[in-house]
Amino acid sequence: MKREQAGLLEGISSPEQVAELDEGQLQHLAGEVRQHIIDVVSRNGGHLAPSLGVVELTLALLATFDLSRDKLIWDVGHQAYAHKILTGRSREFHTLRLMGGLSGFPRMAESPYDHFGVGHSSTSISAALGMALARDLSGLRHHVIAVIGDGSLTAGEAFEGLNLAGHMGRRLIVVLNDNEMSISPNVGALSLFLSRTLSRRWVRQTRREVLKFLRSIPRIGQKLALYAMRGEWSFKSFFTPGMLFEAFRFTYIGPVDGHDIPALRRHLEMAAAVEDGPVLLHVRTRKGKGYLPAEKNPTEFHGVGLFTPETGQPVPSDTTTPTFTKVFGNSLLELAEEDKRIVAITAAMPEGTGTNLFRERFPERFVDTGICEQHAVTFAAGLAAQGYRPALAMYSTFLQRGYDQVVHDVCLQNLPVTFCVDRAGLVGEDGATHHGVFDIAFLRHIPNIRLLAPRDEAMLRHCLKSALNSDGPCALRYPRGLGVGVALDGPARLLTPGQGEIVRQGERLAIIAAGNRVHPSLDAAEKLEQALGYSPLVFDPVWLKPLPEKQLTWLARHFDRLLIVEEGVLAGGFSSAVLEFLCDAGLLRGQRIKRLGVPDVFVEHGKQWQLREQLGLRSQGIVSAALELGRQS
Ligand SMILES: Cc1ncc(C[n+]2csc(CCOP(=O)(O)OP(=O)(O)O)c2C)c(N)n1
Repeated sequence: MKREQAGLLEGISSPEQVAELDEGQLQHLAGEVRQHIIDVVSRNGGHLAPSLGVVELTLALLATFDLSRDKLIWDVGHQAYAHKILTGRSREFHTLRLMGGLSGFPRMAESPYDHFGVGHSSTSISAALGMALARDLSGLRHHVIAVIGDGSLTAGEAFEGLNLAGHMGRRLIVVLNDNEMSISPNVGALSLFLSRTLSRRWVRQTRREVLKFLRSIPRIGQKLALYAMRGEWSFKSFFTPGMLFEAFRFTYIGPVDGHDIPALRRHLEMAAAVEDGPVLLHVRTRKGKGYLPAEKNPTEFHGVGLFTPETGQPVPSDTTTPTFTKVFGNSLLELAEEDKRIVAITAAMPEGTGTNLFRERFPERFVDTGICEQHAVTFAAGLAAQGYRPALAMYSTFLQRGYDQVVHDVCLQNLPVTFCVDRAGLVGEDGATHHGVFDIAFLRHIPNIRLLAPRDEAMLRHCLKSALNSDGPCALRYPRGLGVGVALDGPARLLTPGQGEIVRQGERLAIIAAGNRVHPSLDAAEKLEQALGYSPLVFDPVWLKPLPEKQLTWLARHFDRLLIVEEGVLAGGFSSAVLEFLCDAGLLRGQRIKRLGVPDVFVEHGKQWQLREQLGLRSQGIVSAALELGRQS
């Protein structure tokens, strides 16, 4: 039965219904889905340009495959909004990224159509291959499809997946969503290769015509086209990116226009017909497709805050306080003017980490490695081994990827790499895959490394200078979002390792707060003074490693109540370090001690302040914990 054109989306509650639509209806639906995405993202923020770019691809996938059996894995998952909308979540889509609402990424717990949870990039081929083997071992026949972007394809794990897939020869479909963009324009030899070869228009034109002719032959046309594509391989491979994938023993199909639904369906069907091994379908899309501001500026619209849909203008902010990231970017530039050894490195996040300023000023000392965190760490180690001072700016959550490299390549050799760990702590709406709550725990136990946590933007500059002047590895962690609004106090200075600061004098209760929890602790101390009748002390360790042992010893001797606060996991984090020290130094003498931090659960998405409130990490939570400590006998 034909649905009315207007309001098609309203009637779509499962992907099976998409498969019933004709071409005109699918095209119409694409427009509705796009509008729904723009409306909601303008109000909630989110990954706009990536999702707009794959609306037609999503429709074609859902129309071609049966998601109740076939498995579909979106790489990163930041482009899966159309998928969410069309797999029964259209009505809830307005809750995207809000606390208690839909996640910004596919999650197995959220929908039976989310076949694999994602957030970090370049996992799709590996996961899909595992699923393909599971299918074959179980004697089943369904398709497994991974959709990966050209940016995500720069990562080692993607190539590890291709490599094993070619070796195993299982039936598997990889869809390469090539828009020539990562967040910024894609980098690396691979991306040059993809676009260089694609510019040979005449090759594509000729192929297209031959294939069109073959396909027009009744009944056997599709199969003939497939054989022809394979047969013409040795010729074609010189001109198309197919050569690369053929080397991995994939059948290469494409490139195909990723906004042409009938063409996409034809090519997907062709990919599905490949019986004897993995196939790669090369799809060309435009990031931000269908929304002019995003098409014009896909980097800015990759991930956005609130904006006015009519104009694409961000909703103006009522503050002039800079973000920690911005202060970091400016400070790194300032320091690099004086110290020619400083090289800035980012793994595909120049804008996100504020190193784009550095790229402009010192292009020869700036490196974007692509989405290659492990490689970036070892690459930095190589520079450091030759006397340079690499500053590796990376989000805490993505540094997890480089753990072994931090241990083996940097710390074991005591190389002076500075890890600028941005988005440390709770990041808010990106949720469980993106919170940077593990870095203290996974860095502090590595010999040789030093760890700094600036409490505000002024301290960030001093920490950065101190880290870049260390003779060994040093990490500084700072949060997502606005600074505290303090003035930057003159030129950056060198801090003494293992020396913290008493930021508020007091008695009886000492609040020991790390990094961005210092200022909320100061607020809490203010409130507590009235409630308790005395003024608590607030101590900022500045150095989470080496710990300020002398000052901690003094605190442990002179205060009967200790409240330790951090925005990181309690298991193995900063408060664990303090307790280990107090225990080993024989300083535990029955003081009442309480720890505030992130418990042993994955924290969901929500606004940063909501999540902090939930975990008792805002000033009111600190007050409550302190009062409880006061009540204990
Ligand atoms: C391991 C990891 N590093 C960095 C990121 C941040 N990130 C999210 S999307 C993205 C770009 C992905 O580019 P591509 O795969 O081409 O997808 P597109 O956004 O262009 O559709 C990056 C760098 C991430 N999610 N995971």
